[in-house]
Amino acid sequence: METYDLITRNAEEVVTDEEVRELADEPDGTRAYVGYEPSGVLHLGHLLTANKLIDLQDAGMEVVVLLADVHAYLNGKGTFEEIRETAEQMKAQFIAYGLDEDNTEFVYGSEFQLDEDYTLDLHELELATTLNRAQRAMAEIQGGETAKVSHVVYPLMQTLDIEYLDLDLAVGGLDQRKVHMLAREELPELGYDVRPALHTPIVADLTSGEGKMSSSEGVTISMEDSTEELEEKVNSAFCPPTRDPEGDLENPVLELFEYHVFPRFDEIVVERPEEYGGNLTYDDYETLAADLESGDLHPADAKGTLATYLDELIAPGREKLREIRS
Ligand code: IYR
Repeated sequence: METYDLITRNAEEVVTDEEVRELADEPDGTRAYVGYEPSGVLHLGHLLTANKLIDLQDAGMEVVVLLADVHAYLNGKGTFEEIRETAEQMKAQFIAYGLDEDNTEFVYGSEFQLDEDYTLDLHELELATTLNRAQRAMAEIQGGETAKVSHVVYPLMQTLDIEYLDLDLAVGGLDQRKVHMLAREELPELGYDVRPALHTPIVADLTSGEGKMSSSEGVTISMEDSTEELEEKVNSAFCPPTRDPEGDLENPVLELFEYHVFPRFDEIVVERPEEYGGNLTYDDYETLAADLESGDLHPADAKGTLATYLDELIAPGREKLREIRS
């Protein structure tokens, strides 16, 4: 696959395409990052951006994972000590999942976000940004509760991280896009360069195909799930055999194949008894989706296969988590 195609595959948005093409021309030595508020257990939302980081490593980029402990603190996720502990667990699961340990820099936010230069730049940004603008940038991340002052400081710090970690590319789910847009606007005001951003899609809720899959509401799949729990969740997922004519419902089963399974496996085998037509083999997502739509692939077989492959993906992280907890 061409470097540019690998860097941008499955991206929902690239800002700007031209800037990312430039990085794709000379990816060696360029630095890309995702930041995560530490939480003890990785779920599919984390793994979707991790898949992109693996693509970027394969494309020759250096990858930085920010364990955003100060951000988690500002977002009310616990005491500093609790957050640090979950961050260590998170790091272990990312490596078990397949991030290249020798080519991933894990950085705690608190390692540089409490420095004097950073703090003074932060205050300059506070002075330059309206409350309204910062709140809008934060709305999708914070998810509804009354804004505290911490919630408007948060996106400004996320903006500065891009400069202070010396990055060439910011990666995140689509829910991070307003922060990245704020960063593109504000960094030049402080005399810093604008950096491109790449956003991964948000997978629909597993049971309804509406809204977004979320760990706080509804069902998500995580490294805590046993094989049986995972099968149960996938089997009760919404999986209409034909596309929604109105177009506003997604098929989460297909989305999981597209964003989680195909990027990590060269070939997908759907095992079926001879009497039902025998095994089916797919090496690309489009063919599988077309077969589901035409009826050549039954939703129950698609779900069974999805559960098997997802289980294989989370097994090493699940094992790691058990080890840490025992
Ligand atoms: N806002 C992210 C966490 C985060 C991401 C980056 I990129 C940062 O520089 C800092 C924090 C979240 O929603 O998890």
